[in-house]
Amino acid sequence: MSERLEDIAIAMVAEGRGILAADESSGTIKKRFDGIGVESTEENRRDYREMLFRTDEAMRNYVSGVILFEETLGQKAADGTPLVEIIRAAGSVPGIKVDKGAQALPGSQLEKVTEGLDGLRDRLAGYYEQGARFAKWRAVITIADGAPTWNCVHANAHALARYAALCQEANIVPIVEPEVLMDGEHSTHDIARCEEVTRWTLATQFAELHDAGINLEGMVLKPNMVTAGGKCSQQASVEEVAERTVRVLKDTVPASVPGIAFLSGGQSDELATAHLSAMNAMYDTPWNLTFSYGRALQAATLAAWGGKAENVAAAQRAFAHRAKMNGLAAVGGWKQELEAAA
Ligand code: 5MM
Repeated sequence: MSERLEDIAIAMVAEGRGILAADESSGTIKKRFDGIGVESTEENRRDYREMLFRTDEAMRNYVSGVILFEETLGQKAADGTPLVEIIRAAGSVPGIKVDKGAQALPGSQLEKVTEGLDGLRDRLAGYYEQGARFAKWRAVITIADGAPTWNCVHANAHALARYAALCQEANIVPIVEPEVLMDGEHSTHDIARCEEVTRWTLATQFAELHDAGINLEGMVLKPNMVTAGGKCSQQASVEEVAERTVRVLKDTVPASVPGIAFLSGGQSDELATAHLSAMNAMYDTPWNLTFSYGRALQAATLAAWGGKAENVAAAQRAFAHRAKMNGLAAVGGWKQELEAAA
């Protein structure tokens, strides 16, 4: 495959395909495994992820790239094949999460700033050697009374832009992920508030990317969809989510960005698929709109697996199904009946 940033970015958002976010850090994967009663050992994490990457039907047809945690990038399958090789052999691009997590924003009780810039240039060189061709950095923006603050929006956008510049210097495509969280506690977090904050976050983000001299054709944006907060009593229709999300993106994201790969952010599997499909079915956009889901791609698979070797085939079927549904959504072709049929 070509090593040009622009070509890698296009491959990551190729029509009908999207990105598997399998980069849960140690704490997050432990939480996921706790939920199915599996101990989070290095071997179990390897077995689980190997099972995903060996789901040929999903990987070859619907998964354009996989975001890995550092441990996984260096891991070998049970038969000794590097996991990165398995991903590549399926025609998918291996990538790496490079941030060091969202930490308390100094001076704030609530807001976070993502850290990890110190030493990143050297780390990126190492990840490239190990086969990563794209990277991911996630910032989180919390909606609450008096939040987000400009300090939080700006500090995170600036860090993301510095990260993106370091990636491009290392010939690695940056996924820029400024996530406006949907799980705020506040009743004021309705869909209009989410639209306003997402607009502010993305406008700030692209100003910072511009200032940092980012080649927009060699990056991928990973935003939240515009939804009501999870605890808001008034949830929006699928059409309204699609309309508001596309409107904000059209107002803030330059057409030179090749693709936008959404996070699922705590939406149910089916809703995340329905929203993506509606956007693609209802609107013409200058960028490809696809998925970069973690939970919404993996929840059913994790539950079907339960850490048992005898469940691997069923878990792979669950993953192949979810990947197919989202592949269809990426071209606006998902239908509710397809879920029941499966
Ligand atoms: C897979 O989860 C990713 C890593 O999370 P932590 O750093 O908290 O362990 C996460 O960044 C993920 O890529 C995005 O949140 C999108 O995942 P969802 O589940 O929201 O689609």
